[in-house]
Amino acid sequence: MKTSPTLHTALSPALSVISEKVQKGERISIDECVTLYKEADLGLLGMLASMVSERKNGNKAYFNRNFHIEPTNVCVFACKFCSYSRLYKNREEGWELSIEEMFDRVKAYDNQPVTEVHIVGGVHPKMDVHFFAELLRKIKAHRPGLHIKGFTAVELDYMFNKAKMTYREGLSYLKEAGLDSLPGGGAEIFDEKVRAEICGDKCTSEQWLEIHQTAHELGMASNATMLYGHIETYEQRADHMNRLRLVQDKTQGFNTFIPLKFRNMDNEMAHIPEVSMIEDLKNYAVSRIFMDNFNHIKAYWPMIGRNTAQVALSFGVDDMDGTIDDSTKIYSMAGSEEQSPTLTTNELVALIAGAGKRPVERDTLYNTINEFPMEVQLA
Ligand code: V47
Ligand code: SF4
Repeated sequence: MKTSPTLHTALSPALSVISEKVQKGERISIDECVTLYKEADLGLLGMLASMVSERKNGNKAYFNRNFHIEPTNVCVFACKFCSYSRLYKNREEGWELSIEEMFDRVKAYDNQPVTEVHIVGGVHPKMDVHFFAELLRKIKAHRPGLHIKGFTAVELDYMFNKAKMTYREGLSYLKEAGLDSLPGGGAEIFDEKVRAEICGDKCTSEQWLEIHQTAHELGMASNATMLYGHIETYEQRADHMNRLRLVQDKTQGFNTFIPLKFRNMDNEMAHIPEVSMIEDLKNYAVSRIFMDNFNHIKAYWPMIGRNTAQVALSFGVDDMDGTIDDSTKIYSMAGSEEQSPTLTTNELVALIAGAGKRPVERDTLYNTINEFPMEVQLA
C-alpha cells in the first residue's frame, strides 16, 4: 500500500521517516516509538497499524473458546493497582478453591467445545508447586486435549523459590505434569522505578523475562502483557516493549502481546484517572507497529469492554481472546464496564464481522479451528 502524497506533505519529517519505514516493513527504534506516541494522530496510527496487521494476519481476527479458573484471590503481594487480592493476613475475606473444586469446574465444561483453560490467581503460600502439579495431572488425565495455560511469572517465581527449584527445574516439572503454556500477566511495567512504586514486592522485571525465556527454551509458548495508563511515561512503555522484543528476537516464543488498561476502582491507585478510549486505541496501534516480531496483538475485551475491543480491530488488534464464560474477577472488581463478561460465539463473531474482519476461531497456538463468514447481521 502506498501513502498518498497529501499524507506525506502533512507529516513532520520525523513522522515521514517512520511512516516510510513501516511501509517498507522495517523495524522502528525506541525513540521512533516515543515519537509515534507523542506526535502521530490517530488516523496515521490506525493506517500504519492496520498495514502491519494486514501483512501478518490478512483480514483475520481471532478468538478462542476458553474458560478461566481463579484458584484464590488471597495474595502475599500488595500491588497497588490490584482491586482483587485479599492480603494473606485478611484471607478470610477471600476465596481458596481446593483441587476437587477446581476439577469440578473443569468437568462442568465436559460437553462444551472449549479448547483452553486459563488458570491464574493470587499468590497463596499454601498452594505450592506440588499442589498445582496434582491439579494439572488430574485435568490432563480427564481431558488430554484441553490446553492448559496457567500461572503468571509472579506465581511461578514464588512457588519455585519456595520449593528451592530453579526456573528450569520448576517449569520442566510443571510441563511434565501437563502445563502447556504461560499467560502474560505480572509483567506490569518493566521500568524498575515504576515497578518499585506500584508493585515493588513481587518478582523483578529481569525475573519475569527470565521465566518466559526459559519456558520458550523448554518448548512452551507464552504471552506478554503491559499494564498502561497509570504513572508510566511513553518512554517507559517503549522500554517495556523493547525488552519483550529483544527476548522475542532470541526465542520466537511469545504468541501475543496484550496491552492491559489500568482500571481504577477500589484500589490504592484509585486517585489516578483512567486514560481515554483514544489513548487505548493509540496504544494498541503503536504496539502493533513497534512489536514487529510479535504475530498477534490482543484486545482483552472483558477488561476494555466489547465496544472498544471492536474498534481496536481497526488499530492493529487481530485477537479478541475468549468466549464462553469469562468468570475472571480481576477486571470486574477493578471497575471494568463488563461486570459479568460472557459473550456467546455468535455474539463475538458478529462483533468481529461488524468491524469488517473475518472471524476465525483459533486454538491457543493460533491454529485455525473454524473460519466464519463475514456477513454482518443487523441484530
Ligand atoms: O498482571 C490487575 C492486571 C493481570 C488491574 O495471557 C489490572 O492470555 C488493569 O495477565 N487494572 C492479570 N489491569 C491478567 C492477565 C491476562 C488476562 C487475560 C489474558 C491473558 C493471557 C492474561 O491483570 C495482572 C495485571 O497486570 N491487572 N489489576 C487493574 N486494576
Ligand atoms: Fe497479587 Fe497479582 Fe493482585 Fe499483585 S496483581 S496483588 S500479584 S493477585
